[in-house]
Formats: sequence, structure tokens, C-alpha cells
Amino acid sequence: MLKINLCGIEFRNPVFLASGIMGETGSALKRIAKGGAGAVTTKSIGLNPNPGHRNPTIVEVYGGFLNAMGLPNPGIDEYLEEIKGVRDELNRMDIRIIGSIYGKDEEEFAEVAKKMEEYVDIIELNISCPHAKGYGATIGQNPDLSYSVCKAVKKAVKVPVFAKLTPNVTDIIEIAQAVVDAGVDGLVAINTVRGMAIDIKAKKPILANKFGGLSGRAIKPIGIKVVWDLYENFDVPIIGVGGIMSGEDAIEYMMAGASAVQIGSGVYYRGYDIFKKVCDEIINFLKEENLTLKEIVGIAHE
Ligand code: RRO
Repeated sequence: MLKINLCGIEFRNPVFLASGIMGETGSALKRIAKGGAGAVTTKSIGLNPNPGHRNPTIVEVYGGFLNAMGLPNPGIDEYLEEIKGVRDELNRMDIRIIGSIYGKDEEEFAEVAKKMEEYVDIIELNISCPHAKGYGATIGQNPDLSYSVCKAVKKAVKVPVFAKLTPNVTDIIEIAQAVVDAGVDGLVAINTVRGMAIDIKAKKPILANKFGGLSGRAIKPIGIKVVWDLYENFDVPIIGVGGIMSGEDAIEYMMAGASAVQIGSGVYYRGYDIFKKVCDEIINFLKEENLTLKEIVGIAHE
């Protein structure tokens, strides 16, 4: 009942793991897969190992989490060993893998994408991390840089390429237009929203990086509006992400125009099997309303 097809790829359901949560090791990905996800997205992986920012890198705030991990990852060569270890098992479980990658420029993105390609079903371009100078949103806030990165990766690989967008821009349509013009197969929206928390006793920001990205319940209306705008303007599939805790939240994203959703912070609140819970809640809603999954995508625009 929840099977979907994105860019010719079949997914057993539209509820995926978002990048950055539990995606750093093969065994963590497997654990999420067993929790019922239709696909798992890896932590964003770069060309070389990166220790990330100093601690503290995450703090719970009202409505979610503020993080500034700083793209920690073992580098693509070592990370591929993790994927190789679980890929066959995930395939047997009918679970797709989305490989999230980052780079400092188009050459680096293309190089990592080429290495990643063989092991994943979709490549997700992180041009949206809000607190990694020279990476992420530094690219994704600039339409020209966004265009060249997406174009270079599209030229380098055959698997579908999705660009993950940042909400930290004035005009998201301008950025989305650039990546669609570059030929991306789909859009992922949104990455975290820039924010800060201050320890009033210490009289300084809590995160070592001072500011970070807000995820969780508080950002859902921001994500819904971005997905709505993307659906109004583009014909490529959209994966909605940001503050999804329940089937109702997922349905809201779908009605705004998302064909699938990703869950990150929700894993902390509802456990590894949040994916199965959200799928069951979607099924119940569809039965109650006598609707199919396909029918609800974008239905709020009619
Ligand atoms: O690693 C991070 O700090 C991070 C990344 Br790559 C991202 O894309 N979004 C985010 O909130 N944190």
C-alpha cells in the first residue's frame, strides 16, 4: 500500500532515514533498516576524513535540537567499507541506500560522487549544512555555485542525483531553479535552520561552534512552506524533511507536495522503529479517508 517509485527506483515505503542521524556506521544503518525505513541516507561523506567541530556539538532546545557537528566523517574510502558490509543485507530487506556527499567545490563533489555511486541507489548532494564554512550552505546559498556542483555531479554519475536545499536563503526558488537547470533528478527540503542557544550562567553560546542548525518539531512549518513552493514551481520529485514525528506530519508534507519523507530528530523521540510507526499511521489515515498515497501528494494545491 505504501510502495513508491522515485526516478525508476522502487521503495517499499516513502519513510526514509534523514542524513546525519545514525548514518555513520553500517551497523547503525542496519538498525534503522530493521525499524522499517524504506531507505536510509548516509551521514554526509567527503573526500577526506574530518573530525568535525569541537564539543559540545548538540544541545536540546525547545522544539528540537541545535547541532553543529561540523561534517564529521571518516572520508569516502573508509566509509565505503561500512556500506559494503551492509549493502547486500539491506538489498535483501528491500531497503534502498541514499548516499549523502559533500565537497568544497565541483571537482571534489564529482570525485566523491563517482566513488559513492556503485554502492548507493541515489546520491544526495549536501549543499545546505548551515555551519561548515566553505561547504554546505556556502554553496547552496549561491545559485551559480549550486548549479556548477550539481552539473558536475550529474555529468560524473548515472544514478539519480537529488540536491538537499537550505531554508537559510531569501529566495529558495532561485536556488532550486539553478539545481533543476543543472539537471538534478529531485529535491530534498529542508536542511536545518540556523540558530543559537546561550548558556546564561556561563554567559556564552552553548555550542563550541557558537551557532548551529535547528531540527525537530519547531521547523516543520518552515519545511512545509518550502516543499509547497517547490511543488508549485518544479516537476521533479521532492523528499520532505524537517520535524516529522508522526504519520500526520508525513501526510502534511505529502499534501504540500512531497513524494517521500525523511526522519532525523524523530528517531530520538520515538525510537528506531519510528519508521514502522509512521508507516502504520499513514496507512490508517489513507484507509480512513479512502485515499491512496499517490492521491495525497500535492492534494492541498488543488
Ligand atoms: O554535520 C553537521 O553538523 C550537519 C550537517 Br553535514 C548538515 O547538513 N546539517 C546539520 O544540521 N548538521
